Amino acid sequence: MDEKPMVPLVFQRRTEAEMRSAAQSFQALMSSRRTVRHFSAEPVPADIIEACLQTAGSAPSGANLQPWHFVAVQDPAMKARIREHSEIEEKAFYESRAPEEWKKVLKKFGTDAIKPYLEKAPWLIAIFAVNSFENEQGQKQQTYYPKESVGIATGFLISALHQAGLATLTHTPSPMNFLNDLLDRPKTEKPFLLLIAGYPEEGAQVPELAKKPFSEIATIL
Ligand code: IYR
Repeated sequence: MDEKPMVPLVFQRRTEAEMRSAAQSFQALMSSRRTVRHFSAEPVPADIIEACLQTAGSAPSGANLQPWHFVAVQDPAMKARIREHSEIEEKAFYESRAPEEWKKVLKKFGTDAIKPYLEKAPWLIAIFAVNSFENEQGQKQQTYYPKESVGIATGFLISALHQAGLATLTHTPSPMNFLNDLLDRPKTEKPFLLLIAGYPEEGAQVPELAKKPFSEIATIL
């Protein structure tokens, strides 16, 4: 058994006033985030995306196995291939796979099978959940809670990109298995989400939406 030595926790204690102010300003920052479907083609430097991916990689995970892999794509040819495959799945979704009830709730977003942003936005980040990997002894090692872990890491990533001043879209063409082939990822990794990141297009519009009231989303006992 290789036990890791323990080290002292680094924890910066804040006063209540500081906590309140920090909690409120983070709330304001995060509630100003909107999902965007109209992106500008303006490039975003890779180092900014890398810093945000480092934030994602700092997320907690089952047994700290960090069951995620992020492929950040800016190559126009690869973006075009991703668009082509996504649109095949999306066409099948909108034309036959989606139940009427699902299409009804999507109406207000005005979405359809045509996804120009997959080519236009500067970055597509394909996020994979790692179900198992080869450990240092060359044995197959499963991961624990990969979906929960990668979901948390994705939340960190969306927050980091928003904090950096970028807009995102969480996109889930279904099924997304084509991403394994296109991006050369092993079958032990399952595509979780395709995150589009960049600047919003000038004059971009978003649907008028409301978040649920606090009393509906939380209970304080
Ligand atoms: N993946 C499709 C459909 C879609 C599904 C949900 I749930 C959304 O919140 C939005 C869209 C698409 O991208 O159009």
